[in-house]
Amino acid sequence: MTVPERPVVTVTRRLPAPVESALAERFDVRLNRQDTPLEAAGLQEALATSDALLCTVSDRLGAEVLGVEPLRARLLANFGVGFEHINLDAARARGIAVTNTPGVLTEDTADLAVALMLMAMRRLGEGERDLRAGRWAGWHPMHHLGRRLSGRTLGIVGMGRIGRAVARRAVHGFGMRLLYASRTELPAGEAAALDAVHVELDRVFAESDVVSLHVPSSGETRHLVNARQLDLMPPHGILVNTSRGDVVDEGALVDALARGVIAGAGLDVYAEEPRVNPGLLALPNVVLLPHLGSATVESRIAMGMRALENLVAWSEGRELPDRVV
Ligand code: 8YV
Repeated sequence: MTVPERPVVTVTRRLPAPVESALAERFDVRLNRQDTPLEAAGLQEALATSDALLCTVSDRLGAEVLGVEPLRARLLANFGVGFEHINLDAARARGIAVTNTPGVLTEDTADLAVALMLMAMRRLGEGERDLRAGRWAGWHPMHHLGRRLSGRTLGIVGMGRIGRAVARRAVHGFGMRLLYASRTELPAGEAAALDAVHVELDRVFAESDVVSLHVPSSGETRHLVNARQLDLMPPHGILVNTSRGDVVDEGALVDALARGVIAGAGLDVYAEEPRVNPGLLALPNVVLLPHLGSATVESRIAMGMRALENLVAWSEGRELPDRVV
């Protein structure tokens, strides 16, 4: 594959200034200063006129978009770990490489999962809403009681980088007991250090006080959490999702929260972002965040730099550090 000396790179969204500057030093960059999401036509134009795209989760790169003629782009350097918005088969068929940015957003996403656990267990969102609405009449012993997080059982679904970072926080910070369901088991040393028990998915739901999801979106994980799993949970159970919205059957979750099958949920991701299921919006016992898992200055700069490393490797004909396709 021949790469021009100064490749044209379209950056689909506004990125932190240090990342944009570093990209501009190395490439002929087309920045999106207005930060207007590129729709299908804009993405096709970029694919037809640039050598590579630095894209994000907000770009729907399906088979039709990737089918553009003539095609010039040879690399999609995704800003983020999840790549379900890119049709990998279509990319492969068209000879477009795809990379992602693993590792650099692990700690921040794990922090956010713990924040959601605390918010849901202690009903912090409800408390803040009450205070702002003038509904706080003063301290009293029975006011706004939540549940303790420390010492509870945490069930982790998906023990990849982020799942493990959540596990470390839960065990070392909150003295939680750990159950997990995952395709791959933890190495013996790590499992022993965390006292983590590998179990079937159903057991995670049946025996955990809090279940936290850390699996990627795929055909296999779609609606992995459905009415059946939610029914297995204890009535004081909490579900936390910082992975992808379609891992949960949102209709079943709304129903379980409304009927008190589980006590609450903390969500950062939704099936049809940025649309949020109106049933969720109407419920007091669910904390709703707007996909903030990696939204720190530190992570967003590191993600941009990691995408840049992949672009540079590609432009120099080297092996791609984070090749997905
Ligand atoms: C990113 C994420 O903000 O990395 C991921 O998969 O979900 C987020 O942390 C988003 O994907 C940016 O493209």
